Amino acid sequence: MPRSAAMRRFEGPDKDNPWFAKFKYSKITGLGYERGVVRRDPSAILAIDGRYYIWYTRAAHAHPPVGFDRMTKELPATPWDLADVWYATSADGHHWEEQGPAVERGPPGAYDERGVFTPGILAHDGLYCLVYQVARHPNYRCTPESIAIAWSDSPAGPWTKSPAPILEPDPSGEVDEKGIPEQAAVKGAWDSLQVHDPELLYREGKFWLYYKGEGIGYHHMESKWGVATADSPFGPYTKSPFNPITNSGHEVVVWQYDGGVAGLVNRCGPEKNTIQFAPDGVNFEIKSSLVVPPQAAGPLRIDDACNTEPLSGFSWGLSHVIPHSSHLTMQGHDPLALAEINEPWDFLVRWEHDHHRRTYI
Ligand code: AAL
Repeated sequence: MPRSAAMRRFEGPDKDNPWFAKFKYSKITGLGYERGVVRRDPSAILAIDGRYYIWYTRAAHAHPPVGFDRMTKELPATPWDLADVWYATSADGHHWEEQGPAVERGPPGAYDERGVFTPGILAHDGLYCLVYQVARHPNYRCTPESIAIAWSDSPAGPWTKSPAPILEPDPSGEVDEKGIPEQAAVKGAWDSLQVHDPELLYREGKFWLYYKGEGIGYHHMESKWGVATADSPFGPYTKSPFNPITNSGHEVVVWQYDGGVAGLVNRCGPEKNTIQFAPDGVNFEIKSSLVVPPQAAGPLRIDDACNTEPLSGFSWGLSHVIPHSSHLTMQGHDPLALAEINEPWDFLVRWEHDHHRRTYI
């Protein structure tokens, strides 16, 4: 009997594909929905001395975000504006205790005056490294955003901040006089506007800083990922000549497997909602496609020795839920602008694999 290409795949590489996953979500205590408080963009989770640790963006706003046109020194433009990096711990991954700030915004004039947010964490050789986005004041839609690092010998801090950012946007491109990055006077490189969502991995004797780039002259949902490497976690970092290393993807989610790097490529681009794998950390190929993947997922990090299955490093974690659309509305892209959705307090939930359902149904 002749067999179609699709059935050959189905009975071949897609049969019991260990990269496929379905997810289920549950409420957590301590970091769930709270009026007036934004919690989002969690880091990976570290298990230290019998407790789980997580870092995330936290902003307590007296007023919901007002958009880039109306923001002030005190009024946030977006849910992640005027935010700090906080941390929480848990014994079981369901009940979390918010511990307080880990890294806070800098003083007036500092490179991180307006915000420190969207952290990634790496524990290496007794040192904890927090990498995160930083924003200067005033932080308009067209203001460059960079990545900085803070380090400590304890997950509870205190943290020492780098004297300057460790990764900057590409210097190419020019925004137009209205400051709208999409309408550039001169189009820049794919990461010429902002570098975001840092995740730090240690592999092959080097520090690999994965990040998301947005470019001058690109729609902000045309984001892609890049990587920069360094001999020390503090830099100097050299961007890979292969960048961008994905053609899709928003918040960066990466984990190590079999000597390579796997990633959840989410939300943006033609390859959104896929899991991809790069044996060399750079050349990613699609391994599976997903339905309703976790947003900005922070997975539990495991030891390399436990890294036996493709998804061992992506087994459960926290992710964020955005119960509104105002940050899209502000940029005029969302038809839901017409709906009355006005509860802009992003919060964290737990995700894990749904083993009770057959993957393909
Ligand atoms: C996210 C991340 C970055 C962006 C904003 C907050 O989910 O991609 O952190 O700046 O949205």
